[in-house]
Amino acid sequence: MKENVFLGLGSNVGNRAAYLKKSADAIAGHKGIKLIKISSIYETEPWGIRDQESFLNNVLKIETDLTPSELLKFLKATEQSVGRTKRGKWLEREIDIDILFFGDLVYQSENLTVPHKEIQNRKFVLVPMNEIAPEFMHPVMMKTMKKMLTDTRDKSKVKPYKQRK
Ligand code: PH2
Ligand code: MG
Ligand code: MG
Repeated sequence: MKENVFLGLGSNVGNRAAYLKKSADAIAGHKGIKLIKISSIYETEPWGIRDQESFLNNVLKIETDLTPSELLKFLKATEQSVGRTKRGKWLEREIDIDILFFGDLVYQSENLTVPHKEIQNRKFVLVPMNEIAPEFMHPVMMKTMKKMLTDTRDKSKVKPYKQRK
């Protein structure tokens, strides 16, 4: 079965825009994945550990017949091939690719929770989600992305990113 899956991409080290682009290309290049939509890129204040460089974030909508664990495995390999190096949790990263939603699936395993647990608290996810899928319903909170963006308590800055050349 084809599922509508949303992925969140983020980078705050090096050529951030290039890491996002390379990742989207690698994802779109997988035989079992079809890229449906890609949000614009936002420059976002670091959330959590705030004393680090600002992020670029975007969101992809894909269709896939991979299982959640197959997709996770592929995305982890993609982070590596695109150039992620190992640092602590929430510290700076060349590229982070997270599964936000996997259709309406509600699923938890040792290394994957879907929907992603922090969506309601993160404008850097809700703003791009609202751009490409405002009516998509969070299958646990039962609220659209539009409503979640209105309701979030996150006050951090998220602004459209203009590519400098
Ligand atoms: N990712 C984190 C922690 N904090 N902040 C922003 N702005 N963007 C991110 O992608 C991000 C973050 C952990 O994955
Ligand atoms: Mg993350
Ligand atoms: Mg991650």
